[in-house]
Amino acid sequence: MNRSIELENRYCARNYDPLPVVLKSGKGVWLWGVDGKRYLDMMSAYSAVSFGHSHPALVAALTAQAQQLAVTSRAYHTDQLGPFLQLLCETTGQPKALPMNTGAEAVETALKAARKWGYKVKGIANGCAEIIVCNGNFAGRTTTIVGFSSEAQYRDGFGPFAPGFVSVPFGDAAALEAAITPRTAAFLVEPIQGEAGIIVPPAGYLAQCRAICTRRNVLLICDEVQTGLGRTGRLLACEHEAVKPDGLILGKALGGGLLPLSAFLAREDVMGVFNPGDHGSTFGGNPLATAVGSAALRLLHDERLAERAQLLGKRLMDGLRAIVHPAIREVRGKGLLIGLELEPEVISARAFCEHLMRHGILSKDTHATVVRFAPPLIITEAEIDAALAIIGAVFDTLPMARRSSEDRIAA
Ligand code: IF1
Repeated sequence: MNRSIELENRYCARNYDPLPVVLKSGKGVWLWGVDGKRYLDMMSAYSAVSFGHSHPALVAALTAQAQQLAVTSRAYHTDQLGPFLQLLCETTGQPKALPMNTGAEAVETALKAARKWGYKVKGIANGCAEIIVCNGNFAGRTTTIVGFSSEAQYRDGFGPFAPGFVSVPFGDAAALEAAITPRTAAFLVEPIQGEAGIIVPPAGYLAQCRAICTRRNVLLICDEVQTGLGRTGRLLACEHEAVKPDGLILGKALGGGLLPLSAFLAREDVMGVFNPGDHGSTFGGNPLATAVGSAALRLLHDERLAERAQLLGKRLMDGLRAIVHPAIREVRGKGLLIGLELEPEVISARAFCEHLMRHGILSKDTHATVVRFAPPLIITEAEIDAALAIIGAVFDTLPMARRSSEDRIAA
């Protein structure tokens, strides 16, 4: 067994089950194993590496700032935070932002802001605020967040959980309307559910939710940690339905695939509930991360990566949908956030990812039946075509028939 894997097995908590590959370097859409084998990255670290591995412009911004000033805390101002937040707010159309590090931290910031807005602005009785979430949500791994998860494994053994969350079916605007009470402060929703298996809601759903939240004075907060920053073919997935949320959560690719950087953005009266000392983070808004964040936002714009995601995503989606095989249940997604759902009687998503790995593609399964294809947005047509050829070749190795129940039992 590889020494690195041995050490992980010896010293690391078993909170992941990685594919049996040991990576050593990356450049653009390519990753190299310690054995020198090259892999096409079709997962981009769960969409954190939208700009490709070690993008030269982002590495330059990182190294320049690292040699200048990296971490100061927000006890002081720096010359990087203001310009980054200006660019972030102008890019997203949100008036205010609060910088954090991980997606979960930005989600927690949003939850605190929504509750405090509920009490201080909407007039909900103190301690009674409710936040509506969707079944199938994924917003991070803190105990508050897993407390409103519908995934048993993410909750098992981690209670007791915070009260004040109400779950409704994803994609059902009437269910949202019905769940709103005078105590409802906000509705937290992913425009497309990532971890749930790249679930795209019915057309018009987000716009209906926007109208309902406006009418009922409920904050619409969109978690775009996974769908934001060009991934679905628009800068924000909300833009597919011309929806402007009252709160917006970004993370992952905001750090350029080099370091953690996230943010909660919101309208003035929501962000205005924070007073000095209410909320914070040691590393939140540090000059190193915000220098890289500024370079990442500039790159997103200058290289028109959202448009690329639209065009290349269509090429990938059309190519996948052209594959005819009984193992394929559905191909779905938007832009370069695509889920390939497989028939479990033919093959599991994990086994399919292991086949892909042996053929030189790295991806990841989610919820047993779905393979996620979310390559860096810088991927070229030729690289998409190379990926499609490999994916097709893997299907060619699979049985064309579904195993009978007897075969399944025997297997
Ligand atoms: C894992 C996938 C899962 C997210 C959305 C907030 C966060 C995430 C919509 C929290 C994080 C990551 C976490 C990682 C697997 C990956 C993931 F969808 F991206 F594939 F789990 F669903 N909102 N998603 O997707 O951001 O705190 O991680 O920075 O936990 O295994 P984070």
